[in-house]
Amino acid sequence: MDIAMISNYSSCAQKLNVLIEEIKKHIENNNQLIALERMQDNLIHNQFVLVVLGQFKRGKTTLINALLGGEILPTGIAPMTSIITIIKYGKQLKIKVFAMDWEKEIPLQDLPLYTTEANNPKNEKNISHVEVEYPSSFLLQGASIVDTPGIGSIHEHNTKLTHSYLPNADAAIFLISPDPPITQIECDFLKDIRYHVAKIFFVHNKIDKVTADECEESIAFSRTVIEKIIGSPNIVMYPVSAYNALAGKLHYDAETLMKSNLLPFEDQLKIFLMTKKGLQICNNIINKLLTIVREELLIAQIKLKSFAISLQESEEKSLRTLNLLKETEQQRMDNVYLLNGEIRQLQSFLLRDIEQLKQNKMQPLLRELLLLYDMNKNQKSITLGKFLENCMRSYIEEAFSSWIIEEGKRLEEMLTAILDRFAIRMASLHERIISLISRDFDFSLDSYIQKQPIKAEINLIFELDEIKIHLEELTELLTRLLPRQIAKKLILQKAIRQAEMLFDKHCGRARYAFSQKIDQIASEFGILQENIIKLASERILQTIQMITAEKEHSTQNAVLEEAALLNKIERLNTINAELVDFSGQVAGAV
Ligand SMILES: Nc1nc2c(ncn2[C@@H]2O[C@H](COP(=O)(O)OP(=O)(O)O)[C@@H](O)[C@H]2O)c(=O)[nH]1
Ligand SMILES: [Mg+2]
Repeated sequence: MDIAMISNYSSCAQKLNVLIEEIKKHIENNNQLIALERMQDNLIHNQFVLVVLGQFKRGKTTLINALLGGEILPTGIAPMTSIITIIKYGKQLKIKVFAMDWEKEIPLQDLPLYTTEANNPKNEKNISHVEVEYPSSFLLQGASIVDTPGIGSIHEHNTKLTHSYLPNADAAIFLISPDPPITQIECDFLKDIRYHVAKIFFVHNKIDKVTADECEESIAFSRTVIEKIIGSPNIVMYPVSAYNALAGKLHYDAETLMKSNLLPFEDQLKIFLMTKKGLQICNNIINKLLTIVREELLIAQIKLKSFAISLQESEEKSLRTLNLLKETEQQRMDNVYLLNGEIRQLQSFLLRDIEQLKQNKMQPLLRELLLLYDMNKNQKSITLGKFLENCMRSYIEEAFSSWIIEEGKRLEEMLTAILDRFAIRMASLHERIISLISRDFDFSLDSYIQKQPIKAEINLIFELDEIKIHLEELTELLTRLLPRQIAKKLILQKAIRQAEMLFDKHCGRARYAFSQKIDQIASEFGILQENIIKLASERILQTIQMITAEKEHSTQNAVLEEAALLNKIERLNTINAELVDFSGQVAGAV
């Protein structure tokens, strides 16, 4: 198999599916069979969800049509898309509408009846979503594209619907265009989605509508704004004309397609889809398969070797195995203990970072409030109150939003290293069990330590509470009752107290959210790794004890079983070699 063959998810998944079918034929253990079936399920369903986001009329649907290479979804001047539309690979065009209590297949020309605001205002037909299957090579990579109703149109329910879909997204395309450049609504939306989506592609659409200079200006402006929101410099922005790209593809007009500038974007998107997610999934599955195959090989070898030994020898081996497994059980617990210790330390780093955030940001916030107060104290109380409130809101929002991203990355890195160390310790323990038992039974099984790339993904969804200090009510009351200067001083005092309280509250919430996430990831990962060893140990012991019991009652049907076992071992050895080979290639391509 060459690298080109495995460079996309679907061919990789297909190949794995065949291997799993083959492995299933040789597996007796029910747990393993269930695990294998789950993997097959995963391969089919583990679609990468690419969501297209942006304000209405930026050209989201046109861009999707351009990527698919066909005029599939309805586009238009008025807000057109009012329903979540999921587009997946299928051998032929097929459209299915899902409502709360019914679903049906419809012809393409009927699609607008359900998905457009004009034909289905406020989603009065109660459609939950539409699924489109389409034979586009783009979708063959294992991704599904999701068209969303644009945010910020007069149809508020559209914005809500788009929001509700965000947690499903693996990556997003965020569309803006020069007519007009990025708006406040889009900025607010972006602030929100960067918590939900790990990877965002920024596309600057409709470049055909402006001159090159205007285009550059608009991109420069949007880039500055976005970089500030995202909190990282040098974001990549893809200038395209979705309209020309679609026209170019539809009419096989290479020049127009070239001018549309879609291809560089499409290439990057494909590379991302192929490598980052698809091959990662395959890689994880290959590693799990290797564990299963090797365990099965171990059990088969133990059985085979047991034919040649006496009952006394069998009893001795049984006892030795029991002792070995007891000893490794202790080591397994030590490893878990070490993991928990490291996680506690990570939690204390989190506390330290939060304290630091408070130290760095709280004082400047209070200073800024005082400064603003001084500059505006001659204003009316109500205006002064509003000023202070706005200042506090944007300060806290800014301080937290960039900190959350940075802290998330920092914690992710440390957690990844911790889990990595734990996984290596557990893998060597597993390896040690296998090598000692195979030595005792006098057969060899190639050493294999899982080199699974581990990545702890914290992806914290953290929304800031509404930051409001309700100075208005206060100011009205105060201005009626108190001399103006005193009232203003009181407003300042209240603003300062509120600022401290709000900052503290957000620190508490951030700490809780991060801390929960770390514990959850570590515990899920720990249980997974523990189970590999626990289950393997149980099976080994059961097999050896069963063999001893069979010997005692001389019920072994040696001749028949020996031939079957030899055959099984040969097949499993071949699969094992194939998996090791496959693993190397996928790891090289990831
Ligand atoms: N000139 C130009 N018009 C575009 C482009 N992309 C989309 N449009 C037009 O913008 C309008 C809105 O497009 P649509 O895809 O429905 O936007 P959506 O609401 O974001 O899905 C339609 O009239 C499109 O033809 C483009 O690249 N250039
Ligand atoms: Mg649309």
